[in-house]
Amino acid sequence: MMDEEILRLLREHLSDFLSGEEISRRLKVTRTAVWKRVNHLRTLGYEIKASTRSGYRLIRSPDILTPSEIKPLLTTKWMGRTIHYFHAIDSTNSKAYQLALQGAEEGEVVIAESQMKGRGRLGRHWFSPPFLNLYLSVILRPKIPPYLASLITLMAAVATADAIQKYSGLLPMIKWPNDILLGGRKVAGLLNEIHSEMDRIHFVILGIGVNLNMDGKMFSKEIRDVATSLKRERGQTISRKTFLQSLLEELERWYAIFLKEGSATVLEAWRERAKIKGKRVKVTSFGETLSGVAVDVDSDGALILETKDGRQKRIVAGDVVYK
Ligand code: BT5
Repeated sequence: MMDEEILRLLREHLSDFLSGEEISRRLKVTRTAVWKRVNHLRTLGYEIKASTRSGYRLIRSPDILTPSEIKPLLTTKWMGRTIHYFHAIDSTNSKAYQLALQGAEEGEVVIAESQMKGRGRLGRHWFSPPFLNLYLSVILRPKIPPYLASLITLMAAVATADAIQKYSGLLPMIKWPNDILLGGRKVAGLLNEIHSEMDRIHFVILGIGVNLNMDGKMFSKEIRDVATSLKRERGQTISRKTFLQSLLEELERWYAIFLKEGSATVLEAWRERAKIKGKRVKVTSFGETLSGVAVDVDSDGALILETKDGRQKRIVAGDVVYK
């Protein structure tokens, strides 16, 4: 808390020094306490100039995702207005789920600099090294029947792809159901978890991982050839703060479209990004592997596959490989 207060005061005086005495008076703490916190802020990457005569001045802020760094950039009305921030956590989705059970509101987000047990679907691991990427979970409380919850995944995939394109100018593709690809490699993944009754959703946790500043050699061997980052594709370091700001903006925008207009607009945008019609695919679903031609996605987000014998199958969950 005190760090945030000191930063707030320093930000109000960006063009000149603020004396240690003034800070200690405003925060009702000793000057030594201020000095200690300033040193702590420096270890977090804040460049703070100190002069015995004039006091302190903030020169540069690090690209970290603390509420005090993010909030001034936010352009959203309600999405991400409450941020639960962690240096390291097991999984932002697990934390958000816990918070939602305790009554956290729609639009509250959990952000971590790293995850020890970042999760993909079906218990798979999501590689989550510190201070390079984005690990975000959003709490949503849509008033829709549970069978439509997978449309939230499609909506979020469209929003994430739009944020990537707006930020970088690159053209991301979506791979059913939840992968975002750049140059054929996975740059982002989505994990939605739902807490519901038969006919009512209590909440959805929308988990999004986006690789931003990882270099090729940082990826583990298993995923080096199939994964990428925005930096790797664009050849430039990405401002994580700015990217997060655009992602939250796109999520708020697309969620509003989904609630107001229903699934049609989301599905249209999704189809445009996925170009799945007519693709030859292999799909693994609940232990079964099927080959065929992708026909479309259904109005509830299921994949429609035409198998060799000409029959159409609806696939509600699974993994797709393009042939
Ligand atoms: C996903 O699962 O793609 C969903 C990933 C969701 C991660 C976010 S981060 C914030 C939130 N909190 C969490 O704990 N999770 C969410 P799936 O389609 O099952 O893909 C998992 C597979 O992707 C793994 O088995 C690897 O092959 C690959 N993979 C793992 N880490 C990766 C990474 N950082 N980038 C690209 N691919 C990765």
